[in-house]
Order: sequence, then C-alpha cells, then structure tokens
Amino acid sequence: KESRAMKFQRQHMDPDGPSNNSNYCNQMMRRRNMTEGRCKPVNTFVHEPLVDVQAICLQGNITCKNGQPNCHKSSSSMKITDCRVTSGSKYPNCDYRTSQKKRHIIVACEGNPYVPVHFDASV
Ligand code: PAX
Repeated sequence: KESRAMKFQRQHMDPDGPSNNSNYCNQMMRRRNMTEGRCKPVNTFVHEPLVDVQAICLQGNITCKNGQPNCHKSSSSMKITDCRVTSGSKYPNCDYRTSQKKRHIIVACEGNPYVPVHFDASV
C-alpha cells in the first residue's frame, strides 16, 4: 500500500520540472493519478530537490489550517506550480490552469522519520 509519505511525493514532488508549457497541469495531474474518480480541484507541484522539501519538517513550526500543530513553513521561497481546475472542466476531461510561482510553502509532517504528508498552503 502507498504510504502517506509516498502519496505526498506522487502528488506534490516534481524536482526536475516544470516543462515550460501551459499544458503542464493537464499532463501532470493525469500522469500522477489525480484525475481518477474526480478532478482534484487544486494541487501544487514543488520543483526543488526532495531533501530540501523534507528539510521543511525541521523548519518553522506553525498551526495548520485544520488546527493541527504539525505544519512547517519553508524558510526559503521555492519554485512551485499551482494547478487549479477550470470552471468549464467536466470530469472525466479534467482541465487545469497552470501557474508558476516562487513562494514559501507550508507542509504538514508526520512519522518517524518525520516527513511531509500534506500540502497546507503557499504564502
Ligand atoms: P490531504 O488528503 O489533504 O493530506 P493533499 O495535501 O495532497 O492531501 P490520508 O490518510 O491520506 O487521509 N495529514 C494532514 N492533513 C491536513 N492537515 C494536517 N495537519 C495533517 N496532518 C496529516 C494527505 C494526508 O495528510 C494527513 C491527512 O489526514 C491525509 O491522510 O487541501 C485539499 C488538498 O489540496 C491540496 C492539499 C490537499 O491535498 P485543503 O482542503 O486542505 O486546503 N492543495 C491545497 C495544494 O496542493 N495546494 C494548495 O495551494 C492548496 C490550498
């Protein structure tokens, strides 16, 4: 079974990306299995080395959106791509808008080793 840590990597890690094209989210959301059963409405890919994203779990501890205490904000800004489903998108033809940004990211961490399992926000 896929662990929460592996699921985070599948849904949020693309260290070698992005390919610089407006179809990035349409391709990646499908390739990473986020368009099965429904179109996942919002998803962020992070274009930084995995070790740098795992290290966020040792950086500034903050409260998550759901009130849990296990969120951490990256001390540096990171290259990300936000994917947001378009208003006209109709499952099973999931259509996304692709936006590249540089932001601090907030992730929730769990376990031993203490690693990212949820993407909370970018700021
Ligand atoms: P998730 O299901 O929210 O969390 P995501 O991050 O890819 O998935 P399982 O066993 O899978 O249910 N977990 C936590 N979740 C939330 N808060 C805390 N503190 C926490 N600690 C542990 C994956 C697993 O992490 C566990 C949680 O129980 C899950 O376990 O965003 C919805 C999705 O959109 C993404 C992030 C979420 O997907 P929402 O409603 O929380 O804002 N997303 C959202 C994104 O990628 N980018 C964005 O900018 C935003 C706003």
